[in-house]
Amino acid sequence: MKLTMSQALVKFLDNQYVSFDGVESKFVDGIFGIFGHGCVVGLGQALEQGGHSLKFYQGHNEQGMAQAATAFAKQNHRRKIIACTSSIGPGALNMVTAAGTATANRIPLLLLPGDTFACRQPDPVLQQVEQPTSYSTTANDAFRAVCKYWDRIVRPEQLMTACINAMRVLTDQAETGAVCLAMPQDVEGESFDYPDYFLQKRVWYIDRRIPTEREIDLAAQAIMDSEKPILIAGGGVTYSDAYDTVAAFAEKFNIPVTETQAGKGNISFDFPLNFGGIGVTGGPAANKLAKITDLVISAGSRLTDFTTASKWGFRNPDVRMLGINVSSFDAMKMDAMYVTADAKLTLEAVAAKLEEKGYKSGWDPAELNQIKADYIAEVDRMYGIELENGLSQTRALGEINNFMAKDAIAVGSAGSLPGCMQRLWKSYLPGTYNMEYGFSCMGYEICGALGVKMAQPDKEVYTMCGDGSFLMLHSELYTAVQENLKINVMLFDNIGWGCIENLQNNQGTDTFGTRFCARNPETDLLDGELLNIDFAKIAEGYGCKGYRVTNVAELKAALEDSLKQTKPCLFDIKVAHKSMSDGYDAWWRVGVASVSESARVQAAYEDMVSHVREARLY
Ligand SMILES: Cc1ncc(C[n+]2csc(CCOP(=O)(O)OP(=O)(O)O)c2C)c(N)n1
Ligand SMILES: [Mg+2]
Repeated sequence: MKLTMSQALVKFLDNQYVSFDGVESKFVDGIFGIFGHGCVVGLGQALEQGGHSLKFYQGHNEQGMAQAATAFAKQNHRRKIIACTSSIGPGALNMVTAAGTATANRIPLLLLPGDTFACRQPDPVLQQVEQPTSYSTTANDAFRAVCKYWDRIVRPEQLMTACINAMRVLTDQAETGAVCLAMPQDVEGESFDYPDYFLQKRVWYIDRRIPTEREIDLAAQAIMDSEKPILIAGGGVTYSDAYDTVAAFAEKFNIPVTETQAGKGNISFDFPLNFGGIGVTGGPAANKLAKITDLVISAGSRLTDFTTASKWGFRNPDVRMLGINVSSFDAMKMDAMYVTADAKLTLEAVAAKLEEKGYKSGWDPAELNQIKADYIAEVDRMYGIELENGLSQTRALGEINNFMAKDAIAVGSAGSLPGCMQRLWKSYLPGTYNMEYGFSCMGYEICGALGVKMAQPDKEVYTMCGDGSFLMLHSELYTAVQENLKINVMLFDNIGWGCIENLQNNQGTDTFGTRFCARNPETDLLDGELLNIDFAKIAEGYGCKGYRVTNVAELKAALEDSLKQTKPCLFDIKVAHKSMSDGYDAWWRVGVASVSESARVQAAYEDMVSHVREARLY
């Protein structure tokens, strides 16, 4: 079939399916795009001429649309994507941050940036960087460091191997992440006789990776030898649909469950053995158990510094690690005994062994009940805080949490809110907590809410967004208006980068460059008057419903009213400075100054050194 490279690409993408647990579904829902000379007459033409079922969505910032696509894929448990196309140069580079976000979070993201001419005749074209060191280096080479597969299609027939490899990586549970197929603009329009066998319907089987007998024995023995194991439920539990398996496993063997940001929501807050978030942004219960445990069973976790408290969180000198992960790279982390397999299948097989042996952990049920009761009391305390100087962030969060329907979805990414949420947020149903905390990319919040709403339009979606994140990127709020998708933006305005200010203060430095103040003519520093922003007015300008909230009564009224709205809503919630939650006996390593005239900085440095001495080295 004689087609342009772009027409063949559209046809190919439209014919890809995935099959998971016997359920077949279409893989590519549509294409987000921002057109420019690098793609409008190539891929743009192919999309415009029709004959396919890919929906075109108009993005308004390339990073924003690609992050919406990332949230869409995540909410679909990596089994459905929206591809993204951009022009060359700035349009393409705007997607690099999104590629990093998707790759860090192990989410499939297909990027189709335009590229400079393969033939080079008109060079240098508008937006061509030009590298004197290599003519074949273009802006799109910047994607290489943040993609799991990268290709440039300099001849139309190369599309075939490029597409097959793109799909291989996008649907590989262990290898998935961002994929970049750079499309030189002349090649987009060049044609080739593509064979039918390339364009026919293709099903990619997402098979569950089966643990070997040896691995099952190893894991069962490790648990048999453990008196006080804990389980960390990571994102892998989500993607393996292993919620019930984890809960049954915990219950059968009396094993406490803790959660990472990617794994939160899988197990109900009400489940007695759910001890909540673990690590730097973890809560008091999980962090207490982490200190005592002699076996950490990590199921589908990347074991980031936030989860392990920079490898300081597990204080038992005899603690051992057991990794269960489809990716051997992740399974082996922290020198763990490891099983390279699907979380659900592994836990089921190990459970059968443990049952045979009549295993039950040595955790005292009464002690566990007390730890859980104390944890619930702490959440209630934080959610009930009354302040003299304004609305507390944790109080506002509590009101929202308690108001939201159990099947409504909470979204977040950066700032102090993810910390408050992993520590305090009560989720009850799988798929109701969509946190991007692999990159913690400011600006993801609104894009993420849009992507989640596109995945599940019948659910209420609430995104928790800092004022700093809103200022960084909210272009896709307009896309939500355009698509008539109601998202609720819960904007917590503390007039600055609150969590970073806390970090600098906690490490001995006075507030510097982290609050949103005017330049002070007297000091020539950014320590002038605090600059208030009417965020509700900004949202109203986009066609959203805006609410101004300074107290609990206004928040409650706004939440009630928002249920009647059909357009996106923005809650401009003015919260008191430093009213977010603090850590619960965890540690986060940062690069504190080793030399300073400040006694407080010196003390912070000494504290860092002593923690490093106590932490595991790798
Ligand atoms: C793109 C990006 N740039 C910088 C950072 C570093 N950073 C992390 S949180 C933060 C401040 C967030 O401020 P805000 O959204 O107002 O949340 P708050 O901490 O005040 O709750 C910064 C600058 C980041 N995570 N992402
Ligand atoms: Mg802020």
